[in-house]
Amino acid sequence: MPNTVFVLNGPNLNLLGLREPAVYGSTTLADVERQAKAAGSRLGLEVDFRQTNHEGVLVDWIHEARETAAGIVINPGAYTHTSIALHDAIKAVALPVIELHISNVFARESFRHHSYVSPAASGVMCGFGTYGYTLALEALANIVATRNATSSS
Ligand code: CA2
Repeated sequence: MPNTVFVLNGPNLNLLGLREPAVYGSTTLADVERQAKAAGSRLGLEVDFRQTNHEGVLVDWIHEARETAAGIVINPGAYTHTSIALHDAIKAVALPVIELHISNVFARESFRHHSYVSPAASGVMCGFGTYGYTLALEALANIVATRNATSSS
């Protein structure tokens, strides 16, 4: 089993720490990448960290993960609330996928309360700021370890 996990980030998350600090905090995406890689190394996971503003690129990366990764943490950004394509891609790859949001989407506008990704995900994390990436990686590591133990017994 590969010990690589993908951490995928969707549209506008390249602006993290640079705009709207009241909502998303002042940590930049480069800081989050460093924190995620440090958490990964504690957990025995190689973190492949990526960001794109394009829906189809996220779909391509989810397909790529099928061949090379043990699981995915994904912050799909606003595509969370619009993308049947992401729902279908996650269903199709049959990997553990943790959906992650920096903000508590349920305490925000009602259009953020629905997710097309959640029904296809193994679990959902939201509202813990950028620390959520570390929490999501811990949850994913636990799922991967349990699967590996079951498949080798
Ligand atoms: O809370 C999250 O992580 C979100 O996925 C962030 C998305 C939003 O559409 C989701 O409803 C919740 C937006 C990402 C935009 O990120 C920015 C960061 C800094 C400044 C402006 C946008």
